[in-house]
Amino acid sequence: MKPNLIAGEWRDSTQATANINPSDLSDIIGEYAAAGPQEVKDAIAGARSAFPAWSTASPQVRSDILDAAGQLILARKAELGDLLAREEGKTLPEATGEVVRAAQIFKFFAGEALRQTGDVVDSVRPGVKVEVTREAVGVVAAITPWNFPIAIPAWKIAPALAFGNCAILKPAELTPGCAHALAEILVEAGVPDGVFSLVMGPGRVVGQALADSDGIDAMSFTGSVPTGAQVRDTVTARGGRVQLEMGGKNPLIILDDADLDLAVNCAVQGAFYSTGQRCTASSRLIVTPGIADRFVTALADATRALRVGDARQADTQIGPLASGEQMAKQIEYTTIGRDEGARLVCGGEALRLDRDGYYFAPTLFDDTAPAMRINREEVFGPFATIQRADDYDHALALANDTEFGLSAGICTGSLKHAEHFKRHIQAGMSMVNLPTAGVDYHVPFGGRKASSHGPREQGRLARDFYTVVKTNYQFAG
Ligand code: TXE
Repeated sequence: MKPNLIAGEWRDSTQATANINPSDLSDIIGEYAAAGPQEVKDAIAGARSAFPAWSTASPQVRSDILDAAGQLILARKAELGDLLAREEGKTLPEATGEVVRAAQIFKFFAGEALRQTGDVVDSVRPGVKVEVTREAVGVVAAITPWNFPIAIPAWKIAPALAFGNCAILKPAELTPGCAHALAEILVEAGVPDGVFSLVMGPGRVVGQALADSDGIDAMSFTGSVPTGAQVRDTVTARGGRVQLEMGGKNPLIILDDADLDLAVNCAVQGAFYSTGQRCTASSRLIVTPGIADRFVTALADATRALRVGDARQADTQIGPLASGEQMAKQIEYTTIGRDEGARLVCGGEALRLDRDGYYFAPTLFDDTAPAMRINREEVFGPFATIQRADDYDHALALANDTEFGLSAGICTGSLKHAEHFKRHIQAGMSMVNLPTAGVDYHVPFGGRKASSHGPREQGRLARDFYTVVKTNYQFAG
C-alpha cells in the first residue's frame, strides 16, 4: 500500500483505494491508503505547528526547495509521464508534457519566492512612513481533480509554499499515483515536516473534513460545479478564503475567412485531445455560413481518422476516458443529443478494442440549437457540437450564451473580428487562431461566470490568493 504523508510521517491506513488503468482494466497500478478524519486532523495540526518557522524562513530556503522539486520532477519525467498516462489515460506525449509543465511551475515559483516585494508609499501625513507588505495566509488545502493529476497539484502547492504557507493536498480518488510521487519528491527536495502533507481518499470524507476545519485558512479547489459550490459555501461560512476552478462549455468560432486547415486542427485539438477531459476543451463549435459545410465535412473526416487506443501505445492519438462514470456520461449525453433532435455526425459509441478499457469514439453533433442540454452542460469527454450562426455578431452572441466563461476561441483572418472578439467575449481566456485548450504556465489562468470564483491561479497573480496584505504605518519623526 502507498501511504499518506501526515506531518512528515508516511502513514498506512486500514482503508485503501485501488488505482486502475483505464486503458486496461485488468491492470491494477497499486493500492493507495485512504485517509480518514484523524489523518486530516493530524495533518492540520502538523501544518499549524510548522507554519511559524516556515512562513518566516528566508525566501532562499523556500526557493531552493521548490527549485529542487522542479529538478527532481524533470529527472523522473519519463517514469512519471508513464504513470500519469497509465492512471489517467491521456497519451504518453500529453502525459510527459504535463509532467514537464509541473516541473516548470515549481521552477517559476522558486523565482517568485525571491520576488516577493511590497510597496513603500508616501503618507498623506508628514513624518509618517507607509509600507504595504504581504504575508502568508496560513494553512492552505488543495483539492484537485483527476484530469491533470500532477499539473494542478503543482500549480496550487508551488505558490502556496513559495509564499510561506503550509499546504495539504487532497488528490482525486482516481489518480493518487502522481500526487503520491509528488509528495515523495517534495520530501526529497527538503520540505520540512508538516509543511506539506498528502491526504488521499474519498472527497466526501477527506475533502469535506478539510473544508469543515477551522484549521484550514484557505482552500483552493478544482473540480465540478456542484462540489465546488458546496466547498465554497462551507469554507466561506466559517470565514475561510476560497478559490474555485470549475467547468467550462468553451466556444470556438469559425468565421468564413478562417484558414480551413487551421480551423479543423484547432477544433480537433481543442475538442478531442486529452480525450476532451479538459476544462478548457472546445465543446461548442460555432460556424458561419460561408465555411460551415466545408468545415463540418473536413472536421468529420479528421475526427473519424483519429486513432483511439491504449494511452501508452505509440500510435494512439486519443486515450480512454478516465472512468466508468465518464463513459456512462458520454453515452447518456449521446442519447440526450439524439432525443433533442441534433444530428450525430460521427462517434457516439463505446469502442471494443483488444483490451478492456473505457474507449469512446470522438463524437460530433451537427444542427444543434443553443437551448439543447448538449450545448449547455459540460460533458467532459471527446464530445463536440456544431451550431450554425448567421454572421459574426450572431456567432459572438451564441458564444456568450452560456453560464460558463473559462476559455473561448475564434478562427479568422480578420484583424477587426479578432480584436472585437478579444474585447467582447465573456471568458477568462481568449484564443485567436489557437485551440481553446493549451495555456502557458507563467500567466494567469481562470474564468468568469460559473467557471471560477476568487482570484486567478498561476503566474504572478497567484500571490493574490496565497498572501494577505498588511499596511504598516510608522512615525518617522
Ligand atoms: O468531480 P468532483 P468528479 C467535472 C466533469 C466530471 C465531473 C465529475 O464534468 O465528469 O466533474 O468529476 C473532491 N468535499 N469535472 O467526480 O466530485 C474529489 O475527491 C470536498 C470538471 O471527479 O468535483 C476530488 O478530489 N471535496 C473539472 C475533487 O473534489 C470533495 C475537473 C473533484 O471531484 C467532495 C474535474 C466534498 N463533498 C471534474 N466531493 C474541470 N472542468 O476541470 C468530492 N470532492
